[in-house]
Amino acid sequence: ASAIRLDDYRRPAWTVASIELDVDLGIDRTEITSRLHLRRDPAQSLPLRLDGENLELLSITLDGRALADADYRYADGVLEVAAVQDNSTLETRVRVRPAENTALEGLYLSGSRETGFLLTQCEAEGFRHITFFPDRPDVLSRYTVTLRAERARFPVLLAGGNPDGAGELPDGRHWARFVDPHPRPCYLFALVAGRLESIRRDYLTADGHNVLLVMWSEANVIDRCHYALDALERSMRWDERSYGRNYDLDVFHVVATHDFNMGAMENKGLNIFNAKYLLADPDSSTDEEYRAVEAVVAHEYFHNWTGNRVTCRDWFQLSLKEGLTVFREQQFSADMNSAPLKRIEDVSLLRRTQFPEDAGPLAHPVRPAEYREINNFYTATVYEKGSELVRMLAGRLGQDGFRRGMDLYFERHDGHAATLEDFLSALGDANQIDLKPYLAWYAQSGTPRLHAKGSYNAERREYSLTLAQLTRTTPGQPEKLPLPIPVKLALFDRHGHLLPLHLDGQALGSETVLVLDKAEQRFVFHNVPSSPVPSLLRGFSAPVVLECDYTPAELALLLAHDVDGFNRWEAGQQLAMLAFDSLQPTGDGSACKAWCDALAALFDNPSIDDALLADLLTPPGEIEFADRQSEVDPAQIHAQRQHLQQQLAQRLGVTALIARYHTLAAHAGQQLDAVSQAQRRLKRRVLDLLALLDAHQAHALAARQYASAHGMTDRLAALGVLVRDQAAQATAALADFRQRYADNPLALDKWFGEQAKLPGEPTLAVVMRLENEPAFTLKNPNRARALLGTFASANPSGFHRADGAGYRFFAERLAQLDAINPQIAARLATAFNGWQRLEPVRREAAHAALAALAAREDLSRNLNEIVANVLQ
Ligand code: BAL
Ligand code: ZN
Repeated sequence: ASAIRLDDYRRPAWTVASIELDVDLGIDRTEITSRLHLRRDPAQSLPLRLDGENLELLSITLDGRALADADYRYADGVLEVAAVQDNSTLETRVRVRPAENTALEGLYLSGSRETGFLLTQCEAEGFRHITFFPDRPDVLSRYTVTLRAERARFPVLLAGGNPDGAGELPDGRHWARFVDPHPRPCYLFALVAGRLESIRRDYLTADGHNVLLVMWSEANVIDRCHYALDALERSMRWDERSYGRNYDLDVFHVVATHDFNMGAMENKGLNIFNAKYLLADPDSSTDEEYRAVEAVVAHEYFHNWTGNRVTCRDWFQLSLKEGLTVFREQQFSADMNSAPLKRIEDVSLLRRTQFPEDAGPLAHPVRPAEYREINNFYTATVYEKGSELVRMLAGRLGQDGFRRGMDLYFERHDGHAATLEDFLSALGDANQIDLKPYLAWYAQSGTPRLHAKGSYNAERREYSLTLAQLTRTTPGQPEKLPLPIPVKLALFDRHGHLLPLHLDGQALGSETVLVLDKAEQRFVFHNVPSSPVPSLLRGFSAPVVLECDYTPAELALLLAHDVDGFNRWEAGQQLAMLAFDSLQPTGDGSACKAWCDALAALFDNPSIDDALLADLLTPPGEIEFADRQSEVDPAQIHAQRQHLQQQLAQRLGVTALIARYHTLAAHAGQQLDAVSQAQRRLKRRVLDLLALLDAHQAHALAARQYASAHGMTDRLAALGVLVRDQAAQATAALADFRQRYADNPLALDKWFGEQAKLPGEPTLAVVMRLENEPAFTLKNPNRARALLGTFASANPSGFHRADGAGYRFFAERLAQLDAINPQIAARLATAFNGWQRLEPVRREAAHAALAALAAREDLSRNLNEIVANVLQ
């Protein structure tokens, strides 16, 4: 397939003012009749072309007249109709086969033929698998959808919009109609039909509108939807308070499915969720999963304004809705939970997923310039880096200014499809600030390196800070421009006290933001009484890699004293990096000692929050260590990181670790309050460290914790230690878990996932054994991700075997999966990203496996694009 380019954008030649869809539902065959009321752009004279994939065309009429074969042509995914006039109505009737749809795009069956239900997924281009339509986000139409089905098999019929009647039909069939008063793009279309249960609640919006909120799921899990319903209500209130945005339909339906490619989908009035991000109960969900449910419920709800009311002109603008909505979701989660912990979590995710993407062959700008398969661009760059860009803009404008800008954005673009330029203009115009320089962030890929160097002149009492930026070349972008980089900073004296800042004759308090917008700039602070330690990039004020020659003592000082919770953690992470280096044969171990000493002091500090302490005690992950190396040996990194943690465990000591474990265990319960969650987080970390020091005791404690756990967080933490260490107690715990959750697919995913995390050479055999479990199937995306995704993307030392067997196995599975579900195969294939930086033996083996995969002629466009890009 040829590339689609941003520069080639043209307004649609034809739009659809309104669409009436009549859907006769059946598992094997569903028939869809669509009536499109067409509008022609008078400035263009192109024939009517509609997208349609795998549609069996049963009939076609134009303004009530059946078309002859010569009047239309359907080939290669396009229906072209001749002689259509402005204001015409085109009616088509097509047949699709939901039960055969394993790609989970368009209309498909979730679950078994006997008990499952029908549902749709249209973003990005699924609607063309349901009916003929100009399948692009800048065609906004009014929808009237009528569903018909056998009542006994499909008692519940749902579509987006407001209910507009329902009734009986002959032969035990029934119908239901939905009308959406808001024009919307077709990627937001959705329907659901089947046997589902619900819980519901009335909600009164701040502007006085009554809304019925309904959560739907299969009967056996409906009791696990209460937390999500609460989270939905919290999200709605938050958006009213924070952005003045109210909900705009009479109903808001949310449906859970176990068969879903994405995390969830924001269809207008009918959100559909991967059950993983909707169901929650203490027995089967960890604390992290509770937070994820809350965040994803909020994310999809927030899309109602950022995405649905204001949508994207084209898919290149995807981050306009995704980056912005992730940012809003992060703000919400920070408000509902702990802001510094949330920031740590978000930055960790960015570094684990987006930085490697930006540093390898798959690097692309937040607004890509071209793509072949849009589904491959739902990436960490578009989402997470996109959110960081919005955060920089919000920081530049301040809270009130950002709100003013968002108000203007909604005012200008409500009901329309917008661009990133529109967004920046609205934010800027509302504040009389030119934000255009920030567009460069959207166009340029790669993570900028921010180099900082300070020097102190005691005589002049001046501290001068030189900041420089450099972005390495990325595929297709040999030249890089300097970007505007906001650097929030504070200065500490050597006793850990904040210093007042004086710059250019101005007193700035104890914190300020410098904007570096050239390749290099020097900033001179006056009246600085002593040589300071700078706390840079506070709160992670820009998505860059900071390079600063801190000494271990300086980092230890920030770790002990920084009042910015994020930067305190960050100092610990940087110190851990130095500690790691100091344990290399050429190192003297002094940075490791500084890291251990600093953490030992914090370990004994009763004023520090348990959750923050748990994060402080966790060094950067293997992927982050690998990111700093030019030639990567994942097995060696794993061993060295273990060694680093062992040093920390030794410094803390068995006695202290066990004592802390027991103190924390005394509070065991399943409460969800922040203190209880923090205790569980720290307990898990303490147990992990103890296992590095005294495996025997740690395993005994873990086995006891497993048996007596009150909830999934403790149970899974215990199982994780036992499985990772291949402890004697692991077999019994795994068998118990398997049996306990035999009917709970989400919990079983964890059972697969924990085993796929086993480090080192033995993992592959374990994964191959688990594939033969009756519960394993490539057809279920969550299950495939749990076993194969965890193995290849979350377990570097397991996947990257020196003999290449991990690569060959995985490539084979990708080809099999591709025949079932190309979107998931392509997503999992990104695990090969970064192979070029592996040490030579692994590099050769990875290349061979990838080349063999690329040579296959039967690959989908999705997988083909990823493999071709990753190979380059
Ligand atoms: N729009 C796709 C799923 C999400 O980001 O909400
Ligand atoms: Zn989204």
